[in-house]
Amino acid sequence: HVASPRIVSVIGAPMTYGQPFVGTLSSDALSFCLIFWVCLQDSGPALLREHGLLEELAELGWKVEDIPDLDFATIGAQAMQANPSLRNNPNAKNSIQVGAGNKVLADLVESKLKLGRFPLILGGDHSIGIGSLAGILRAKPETGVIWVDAHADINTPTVSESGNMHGMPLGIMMKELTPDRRAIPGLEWLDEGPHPSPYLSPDALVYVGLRDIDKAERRFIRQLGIKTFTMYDIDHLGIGRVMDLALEHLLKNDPNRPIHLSYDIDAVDPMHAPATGTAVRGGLTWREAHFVAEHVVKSGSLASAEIVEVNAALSDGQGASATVELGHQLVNAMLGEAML
Ligand code: 6HN
Ligand code: MN
Ligand code: MN
Ligand code: MN
Repeated sequence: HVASPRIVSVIGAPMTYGQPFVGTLSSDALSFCLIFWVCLQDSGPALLREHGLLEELAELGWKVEDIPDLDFATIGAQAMQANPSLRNNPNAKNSIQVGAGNKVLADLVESKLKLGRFPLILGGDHSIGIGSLAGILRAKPETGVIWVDAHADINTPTVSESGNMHGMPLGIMMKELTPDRRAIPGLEWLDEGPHPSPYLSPDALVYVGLRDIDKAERRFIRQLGIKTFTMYDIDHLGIGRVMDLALEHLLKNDPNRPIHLSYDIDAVDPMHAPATGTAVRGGLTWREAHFVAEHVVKSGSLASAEIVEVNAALSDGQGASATVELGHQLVNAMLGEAML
């Protein structure tokens, strides 16, 4: 279906505070950041923008609004200065910085959606799911979410085995799991002000690609009855059937429901995506990975998307460029490259 050119708002969200490798970089990445920038900044968005991503989106028929990358290093440092007593919570590591950065991201995503634009968020670690979901649900509370990931990212500070917040965005955004988000330092804004951020209903979520689920996460998924397609289901049913069922679950009551696609590159097999923090073997093939995005686009319901956990610092040069190339192709798929 051809419409007048829609605007895609490209939002660089190079968050690193939600994952364990803050400041631990390979020597390549270290020299890069000594020469160019602060080490607390992820090069994911910059690398994805290279090689003409924005030009390609324009060729696909989009009007492209390029927004400068969010400066999470500065936002995080300022938030720490304002809260010097709240350092180092081992249950939710760097929650002040994660929270402050996500507040800015949420406002940006909300405002772009309200202007009718398509937010394309380039991460960054998956803790940015907190801000993107908060902004999306404020603008369009009825949104359904497809979470493509090796992991369930539904831990809470109470149950997490690692304390890393990239494993918690869904746990924090579900009322059943985190009834008081003001108890997490840095995330008070989710429930404050004239315009609090709605929670995500467990029924509004579908998982695709899971294969490394923590014990408490398994319990939550069962208790909440979340629609889940693991790698087992993909092997059994095939990716075509899985994506049909995923869309059917989200669209059965409202075929016009907006869908957000949250795509963790570690859903894809590490053969294609080695440069990521928590790689797990046995993932999506190159084509399955593309099909997931293509089929959601084809439904006509995709309203926003993010790609996360592309971390070039966590591999050698060859692995990094392979991962960035895959991320680049997946973004093209999300924006409709396969549609004729
Ligand atoms: N991700 N479940 C593990 C944890 O530390 O909570 C891994 C989380 C990975 C998060 O890939 O976005
Ligand atoms: Mn993951
Ligand atoms: Mn695990
Ligand atoms: Mn993830």
